[in-house]
Amino acid sequence: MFASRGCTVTVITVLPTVSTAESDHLSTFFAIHPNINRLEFHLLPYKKSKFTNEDPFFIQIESINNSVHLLYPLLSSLSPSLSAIVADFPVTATVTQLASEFSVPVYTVITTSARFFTLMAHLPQLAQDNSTKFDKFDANSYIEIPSLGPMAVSSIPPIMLNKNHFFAANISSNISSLFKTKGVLINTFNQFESEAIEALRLNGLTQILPIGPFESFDTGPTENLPWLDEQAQESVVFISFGSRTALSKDQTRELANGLEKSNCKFLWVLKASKVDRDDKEEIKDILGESFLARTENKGMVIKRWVNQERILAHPAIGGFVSHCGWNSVMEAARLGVPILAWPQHGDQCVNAEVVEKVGLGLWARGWGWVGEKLVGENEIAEKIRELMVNKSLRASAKEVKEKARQAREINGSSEGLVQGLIDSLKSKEKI
Ligand SMILES: *[C@@H]1O[C@H](CO)[C@@H](O)[C@H](O)[C@H]1NC(C)=O
Ligand SMILES: *[C@@H]1O[C@H](CO)[C@@H](O)[C@H](O)[C@H]1NC(C)=O
Ligand SMILES: *[C@@H]1O[C@H](CO)[C@@H](O)[C@H](O)[C@H]1NC(C)=O
Ligand SMILES: CC(=O)N[C@H]1CO[C@H](CO)[C@@H](O)[C@@H]1O
Ligand SMILES: CC(=O)N[C@H]1CO[C@H](CO)[C@@H](O)[C@@H]1O
Repeated sequence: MFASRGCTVTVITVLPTVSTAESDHLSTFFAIHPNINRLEFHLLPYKKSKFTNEDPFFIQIESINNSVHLLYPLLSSLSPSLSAIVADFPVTATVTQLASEFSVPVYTVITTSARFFTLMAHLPQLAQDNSTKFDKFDANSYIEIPSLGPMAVSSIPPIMLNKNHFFAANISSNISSLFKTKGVLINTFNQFESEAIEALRLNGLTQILPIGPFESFDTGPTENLPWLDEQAQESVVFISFGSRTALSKDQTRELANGLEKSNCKFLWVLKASKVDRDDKEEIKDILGESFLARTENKGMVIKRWVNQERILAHPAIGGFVSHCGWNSVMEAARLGVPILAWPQHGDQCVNAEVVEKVGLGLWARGWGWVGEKLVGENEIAEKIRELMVNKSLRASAKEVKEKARQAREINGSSEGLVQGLIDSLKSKEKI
């Protein structure tokens, strides 16, 4: 977004990467955008710690934080010199320390919903509040978020309610670093999350800048899916649970049977393990030859990283079964594709609340977190049918698309903020 508006942009990419999808994606990105500089940043070797069994993506965050000081010589020799640094939230605390040595402003980028971010911002107070038993919330209870109202405890990721979990502890300790930043860039837009954006502004952390939905960039080759091209308009349901987690074998089987029973056409991106490098199983071994034979004309299963945006933009796609990772939600919003929400972990239940509230999708709340219980094939078939035939849902998803388009127009709520930000950086340069 910055580069296409005339800014000189350097992207710091860390090595080693965690997933193949990540390294492939970066290579494609820089090949398409020769005007964007790539600064390769080699992390210090990771020291084995008590967290070695943790999620490989969390470990990567730790590694980056432990290596940030090494960026100093790399950044101080950049030409032209820096006007601002944009840092992902989990590295903001350390990057802010580094940036103070250059007197360069830091902006944090938040890639979750504004609603979930209000919860994160409220966490330190929640932990402080000795009247509530932080670790022993009843799943049917609610917590009150100032200026936002009640939030169901069942929607809050359990690790955040465990004061001793390193993630909750670190969020709490790192929220305060946002006071030292110049602003928070969020991938959302006013008309989508007006209440939560307002709540964040009242909270007074720092400048809140909802500049979404983030623009896509051309990721190279289009998805070559001749089968999809042959399908009727809005007749195919797309199923993908993102690049972070995989369904259990049992749940995969129920989903396969549910899809078959739904009688809907489907395009399913299958994932059998957390990190794609470990994913060696073949589709036929996971789903069985007979399932593939029976559904040969009804659906298509692929097992690789796909260009999700390209698929969601395809005229044949009429619904999206999604874990509600926030990037997926924003892509669906921008393209007006109705969602059936089935959250897996982290911010995704709170994101599903947003999706439901704004009329972008349905949420089978009773299914809980993926993996919490086995959801049967009949329930799945029923919900998928509902997603695909509900006309009022389809219409309200289209309204969301129109609002997203307006936000991104010149002088729209998001575009206006981006332009204002660039102007303010330019005016500082002149001084
Ligand atoms: C809660 O307890 C902690 C430690 O016992 C104390 O430091 C803190 O001030 C208490 N918070 C409030 C709001 O009373
Ligand atoms: C259809 O979608 C709307 C939201 O647009 C929702 O309120 C309604 O409950 C849905 N109908 C069914 C049968 O799911
Ligand atoms: C955007 O706003 C500016 C300042 O109000 C105005 O001069 C300009 O004409 C507007 N542009 C469009 C396309 O509306
Ligand atoms: C998860 C996270 O962001 N943790 C960081 C919080 O901030 C401290 C420094 O203040 C870092 O050391 C943590 O890694
Ligand atoms: C303040 C705090 O609890 N920070 C923790 C962040 O996470 C690291 C490990 O990843 C812990 O060592 C810190 O104590």
